[in-house]
Amino acid sequence: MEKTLVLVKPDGVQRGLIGEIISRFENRGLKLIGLKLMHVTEELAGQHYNEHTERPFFPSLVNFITSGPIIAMAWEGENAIGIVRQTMGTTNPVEASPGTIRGDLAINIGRNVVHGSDGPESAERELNLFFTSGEILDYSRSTDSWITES
Ligand code: IDP
Ligand code: MG
Repeated sequence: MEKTLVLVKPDGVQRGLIGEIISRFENRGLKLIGLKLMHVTEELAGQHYNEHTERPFFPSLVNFITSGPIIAMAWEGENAIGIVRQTMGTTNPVEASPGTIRGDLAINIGRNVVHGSDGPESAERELNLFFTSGEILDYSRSTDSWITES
């Protein structure tokens, strides 16, 4: 089963959207397998966003992601990476479809409330940045066969 990293960014925590965002993924059928409330250090921010180091918005992005506590989550499920990206909506909330997290809860690209890994390599890399292997749980739910035909 695919695993992916989701962050509720500092704006989502400050705005009281943690439960709302968790519910979107829970309701979709994904399984929560890791969860923590934490501050992102500048070092971790640089590693997490290393693909963006040359972009003009990089300093403000690091400033933002380190500005207050975040929620880091690991979610598992069939096609979890793509399902999370689709549930989040496009990077710029102005273009995000209604019904997505960003389309319903945000209006600005620099305050888009949530992060989700964009592919299998980044999911593995980012999960390893935020979680130790012991913090990712392996368990089954009685509802699993009602969510995924196997
Ligand atoms: P993603 O979060 O949808 O994967 P990325 O392109 O990986 O989008 O960008 C990472 C984050 O950097 C975005 O979520 C957004 O907060 C911020 N960002 C991306 N592009 C811009 C921009 O043009 N201006 C300001 N912030 C941006
Ligand atoms: Mg990205």
